[in-house]
Formats: sequence, structure tokens, C-alpha cells
Amino acid sequence: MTKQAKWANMRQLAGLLVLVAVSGLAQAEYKLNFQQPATKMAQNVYDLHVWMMYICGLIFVVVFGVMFYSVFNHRKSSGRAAATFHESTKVEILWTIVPTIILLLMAWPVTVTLLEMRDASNSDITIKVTGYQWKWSYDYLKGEGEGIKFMSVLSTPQEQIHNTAPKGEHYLLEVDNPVVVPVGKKVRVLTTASDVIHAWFVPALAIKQDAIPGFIRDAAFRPDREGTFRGQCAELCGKDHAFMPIVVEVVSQAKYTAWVAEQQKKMAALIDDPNKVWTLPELVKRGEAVYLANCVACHQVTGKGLAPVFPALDGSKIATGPKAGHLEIVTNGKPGTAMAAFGKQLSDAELAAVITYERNAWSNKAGDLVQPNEIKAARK
Ligand SMILES: [Cu+2]
Repeated sequence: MTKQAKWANMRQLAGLLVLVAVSGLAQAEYKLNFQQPATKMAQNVYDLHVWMMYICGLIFVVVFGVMFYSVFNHRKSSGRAAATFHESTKVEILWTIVPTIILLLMAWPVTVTLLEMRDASNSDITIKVTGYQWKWSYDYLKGEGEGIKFMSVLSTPQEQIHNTAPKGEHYLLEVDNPVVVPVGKKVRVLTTASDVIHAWFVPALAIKQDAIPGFIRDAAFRPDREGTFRGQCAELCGKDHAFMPIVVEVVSQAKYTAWVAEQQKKMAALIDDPNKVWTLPELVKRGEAVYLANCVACHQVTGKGLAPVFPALDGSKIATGPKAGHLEIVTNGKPGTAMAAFGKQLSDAELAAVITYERNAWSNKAGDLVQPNEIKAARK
């Protein structure tokens, strides 16, 4: 390549880079900083971040200032000869002490904040957060709202995900059932998981806590303003890691009390009469809803699955074979695969409904049904 051609190439490349940078700026509403904090702790974290940026900025300016000054003023063409000094005790002491002081200036406020963050004692409300592939469940264990329990699943429509509809404002950051907490109250969250490691991460509350199967970790926050705060799972947890967002709604005390009453009514209505004998259409209808909330991510709406990892249910040996085998795999999962043990997540009626649905949906025509009491008996 000639020198000229090389230059032309370089110019083209530079032009392209500028274009990419400018279009990026124009496209995204540029957010350079953290989310607005919603707790005192989040404010502390925010301030620490700013403090660190000042220190780093100062170091940057001083180091590069000295470097460029030296490069320019001590250049060969102005007739400077190289100095030949070494082993200066003064300099060595200085370059040990100065960084130590800088590190202390950074470490001290960080340690204070971290210690405060770890304090989850004397909470008003305790919520257990369980990560599943790929959704969250919330159990209100203590305080106002005790006993409330629900699953929180991504509510972004499939059409938006598959680009057949324009994307909404809170694309992939919206759920069917948000966590609701009252403003000004200390909330302790206990995190755990039922399959793999997840992490409960809500930036505006300054919480990022791993949810580990077999372990309970805790964190706490006291929201100081009302609002809706969004987060995501922050631990790579499998195929739909990006599809298990977190939404926390901070409301006034009065609204919270109303929400608790409403939830408790809903929970009471959800308790199925254990002696009820269900009909096939009833089970299929309920089962479809359970399927859409729990199974669709892997086995797909069409029941065709995603080969080779997620097997098809449409026409499958298990979904059209003997009931016992079907019941076993849905309730206890299949070790070593992504198939979870739904016995831990769903009620007897939900399991009966979803199994009945799978046996009678698509081209499956088993024609039989599973009653909740059969699930109950199989659980023992
Ligand atoms: Cu996850």
C-alpha cells in the first residue's frame, strides 16, 4: 500500500469513528451518572462515587501534567541532557507516603458506609426474596403484610421481545407483581435461590445482594421517597437472565396498608378448596395461565420447545404417556437439566391444572385429567 493510500484509509477510519460516536450520542439520552438515590445509603454510595471521581481526576491531572511538562520541556531537541540520578531516599519515602494517604482517604469513608450497609437489624418489614430461573418470588415474613406471598414475572409482551411491536418505555424492566413497601420504613430482604445463583440488584436503593441456593443472605434499605424503582438480576443465571427484572414500589403508609388488605383478600381467594373436584375445561383454562407464567420461556407457547436443550411437549412421550411419569417430572424436576422442580413453586391445584393442560393442548389428546388430590397424594 502506498503512503497516500494509507493516509486515505486512516482518514476514512477516523471519519467513521466520529460518525459512530455522534450517532450514539444522538440516539441514547445520555446518562453519565448513577440513578437518583432513593435511600440515605444510596446517597452515601453516590457521594462516595463522586468523591472517588474527584480523587481520580486530581491524580490524573497531576500525573499527566508533570508528564507532559517533562516531555515538552526536557525534550532532546531543546538541548537537554538526560539526568543520571538514582536511589533518592527522599523520593522513595515520598512515593510511599503519598499513595498511602490517598488510599486512607478513600478507604475510610468506604469502610464506614459498608459497615452501615451491612446493618440489617431492627427492620420493620422482612421480605424473603427467592430467585428462580427466571423470575422472583417474594415472601413477607415479618411486619405489616406478614404472610403475603407472590411470584413476580416479567410482563413485557412477547411481541416487543420479538420485534413485532414497538418497545415500551420500561422494556424488560416491568413485572406483573411489584414488591410494595411503605416509605420511611426499614425493609430487610433475605435473598436465596432455588436453582442457580441470582442477584437482587436495585441501584436506586443501593442493594446488590447475591441470591444463592442453600444460603440466606441479607440486606436492608429504608426508602426516603415514594416512587417506582427498577432493577435486574445481576448474576448470569442462564438463558433468560435478562428477563427477570425487579420492580420495587415505594408508597405512603396509607397506601401500603390498603395494598396489604387487598393482597390478603387475594391470597384468601387463591386458596383452593382441597375437596373440590375439577372438570377438564376448568383445569385446562387454569392450566394455560399457569403454563404461560411458568413454562413458556423454555417450552414455548407452541409447546414445541427449543431444541436441543428444551424438549417439545407437543407430542412428547411424557405428556401423552402415563400420568404418573408426567406428574413426577413436573413436581420433582429432572436433575442435571434446566427442568425445575415445580412442586416447590406451585400449589396442588396449579400443578394439576398445568399437567392437565399439557396433556390436552396442541396436538396432545390424552383426554385425561389430574385432580389436585392426586398431586397431594404423590407429594408424600
Ligand atoms: Cu437470575
